[in-house]
Amino acid sequence: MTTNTVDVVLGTQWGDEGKGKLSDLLAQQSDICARCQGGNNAGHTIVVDGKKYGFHLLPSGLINPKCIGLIGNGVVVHVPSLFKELAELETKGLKCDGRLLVSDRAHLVFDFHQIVDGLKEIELGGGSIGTTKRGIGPAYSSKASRSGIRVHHLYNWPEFEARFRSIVNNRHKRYGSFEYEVEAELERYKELAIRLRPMVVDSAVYLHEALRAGKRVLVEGANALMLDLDFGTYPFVTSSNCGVGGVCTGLGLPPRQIGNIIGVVKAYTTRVGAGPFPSEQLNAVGEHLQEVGREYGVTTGRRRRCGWLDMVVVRYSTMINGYTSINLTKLDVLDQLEEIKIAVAYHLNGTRLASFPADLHELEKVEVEYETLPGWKQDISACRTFESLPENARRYVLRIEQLLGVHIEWVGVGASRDAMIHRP
Ligand code: 2SA
Ligand code: GDP
Ligand code: MG
Repeated sequence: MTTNTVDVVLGTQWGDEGKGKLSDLLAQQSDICARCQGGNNAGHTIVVDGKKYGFHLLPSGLINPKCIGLIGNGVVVHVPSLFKELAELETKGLKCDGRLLVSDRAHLVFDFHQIVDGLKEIELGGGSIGTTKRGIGPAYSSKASRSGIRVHHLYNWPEFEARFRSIVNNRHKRYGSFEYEVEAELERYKELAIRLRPMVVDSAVYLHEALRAGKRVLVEGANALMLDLDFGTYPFVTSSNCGVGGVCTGLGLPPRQIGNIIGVVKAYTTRVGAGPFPSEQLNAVGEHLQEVGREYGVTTGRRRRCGWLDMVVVRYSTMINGYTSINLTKLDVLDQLEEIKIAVAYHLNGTRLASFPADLHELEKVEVEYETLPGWKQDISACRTFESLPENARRYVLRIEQLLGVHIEWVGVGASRDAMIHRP
């Protein structure tokens, strides 16, 4: 039996590459847009006709009024935030009634997970991760330690209540006393369960049936490969697999059902939170990128750290995720620079490293080799064809393509949906 494949949008760096913008664009031709990992730690900003939308837990494809949003089993769901986000979208005129589905196997994030997230960060002191404090790590910890609570548990109240009381007690044992109204929370969840009920599905069955019926499915990645629990800069990572593996486990899809894998690469690098960042520019260049690129966290409002494009990172990310094409974003942010650097290699003790090191102590000591290209010193925000870009901008794009060996199919030149160059 023939069945459709899914297209996937993934972050290639440390997040905030502009995945939301591409997902929204591609979802104009999609029947379903699915999330497979992460939770409301994600932040995707999308600008359409001057209107700005902020997505955290919900799939960005919902902007297309015909598109179904699907939250897969690999996502961790804070139900109050889900309803808050739906309400916020509604105030912007976006009705999602009947268009959002949530996997019965998805794990729940509770307020106590968020409290514990904060306590854990305090405990780590100077070595804290810089999490979004949305309870993501603690919820995935509950999942991995098999004490987690899934969506379907909401519909077997005695079991839900027993598991809930037990897990809260456990967290008190581990983190001491913290304020948490268990009875009130249970009451709140009784109501939330009723509101959520119409959205609950077996998402894997739903997805496979949809694919067999010829529906077009887009998977929107959250976070990015360098924040991946296995392949990122551990322990300065998030607690899910943000790489292509997370698409299979987080939606119940066999690898052969994955079609195009589009890697989103920001034309420079940013990182929010702690952890190593070899091409970071703690100088006027970093400040320029931060200001011109308006690099602030969408979820927490934190300033993002900025630096040059790091091709060691993007090449490593390409090796793991196997991108079939690339969306280079925010090229316009480089408009005013005299010259632009690209990190092309890391050296340690005089030796060129073959790949991205696992050991953060090594990573801290690497010397970064840069290539310098001339800037274009021109506003490119109105360009809509590759040919209309200034010669030096084209050179920059083509050099990245050459270093990567993957076709750059889209180039972003502004925040709005239409500010995109398509290069099929
Ligand atoms: P967490 O909360 O446990 O997932 O944090 C662990 C690390 O993962 C990073 N992380 C992110 N990095 C970039 N963007 C994210 N989403 C928001 C945005 C972030 C924000 O789009 O701007 O608003 O601050 C995101 N989510 C998690 C996090 O910084 C930690 O380094
Ligand atoms: P995501 O987490 O990968 O979806 O990215 P975010 O939404 O967190 O951050 C990307 C930011 O850059 C958002 O504010 C977007 O509106 C904006 N953006 C996306 N693409 C472009 C682009 O090509 N140029 C400019 N100037 N801004 C862009
Ligand atoms: Mg983001």
